[in-house]
Amino acid sequence: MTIFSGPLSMFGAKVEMAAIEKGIVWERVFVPFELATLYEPKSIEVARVYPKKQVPVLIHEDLEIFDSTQIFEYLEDLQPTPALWPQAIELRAVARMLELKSDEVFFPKVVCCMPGRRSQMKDGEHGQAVAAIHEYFAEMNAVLEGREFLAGNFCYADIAFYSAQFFARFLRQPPSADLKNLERWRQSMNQRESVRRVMGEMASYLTAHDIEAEI
Ligand SMILES: N[C@@H](CCC(=O)N[C@@H](CS)C(=O)NCC(=O)O)C(=O)O
Repeated sequence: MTIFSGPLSMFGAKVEMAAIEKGIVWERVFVPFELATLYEPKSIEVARVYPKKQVPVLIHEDLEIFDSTQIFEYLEDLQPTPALWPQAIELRAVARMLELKSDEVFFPKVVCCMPGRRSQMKDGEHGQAVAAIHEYFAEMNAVLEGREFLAGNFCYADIAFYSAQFFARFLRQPPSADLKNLERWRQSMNQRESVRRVMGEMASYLTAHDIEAEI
């Protein structure tokens, strides 16, 4: 099984962490990526599989699929244990919603803090994005009240949010120190081998490019 990703791919990191949690054997191919040019030139293999030319892409024998959530659903079917969606259907729906919110509501605000983005934004847009990031942190802190993980047991929603919040942190938008549940959750996530391997490697990549980062 091959996962095509990039050294700073938030979405690729989700898939890699899930594969490690499940004990799946996989190999990684990094597509061309530089901080200055980002994902240019596009990978020919990725462009062939995914018309939007984005990573992650997964190739497993004859199967070629894309999108971190779709790829994860395949991994969950392929290797059902440990399950990374809750068993109870309501909780499972909540977990799926939290994963979607992390990717589609929270992360786009984080992307607004990337260098170079600010000059492309309208007046006030950056400030609104920063406010939204911190509102989301407060919301997740409340979700974690009395809970070890976002949807009870550790699941893919935790993986998604860990990956996204790592970007907010190195882009100098860490959560406020009084969000204790969030910090307890992050420390607990940092104990996991999947997090240490995938996100630790991403932190090393950033450090090697003179950007302060740690898990
Ligand atoms: N919904 C997709 C988003 C994938 C995505 O945005 N990938 C980024 C890297 S993290 C990418 O390939 N960007 C390059 C581009 O859009 O040209 C997923 O969940 O996999």
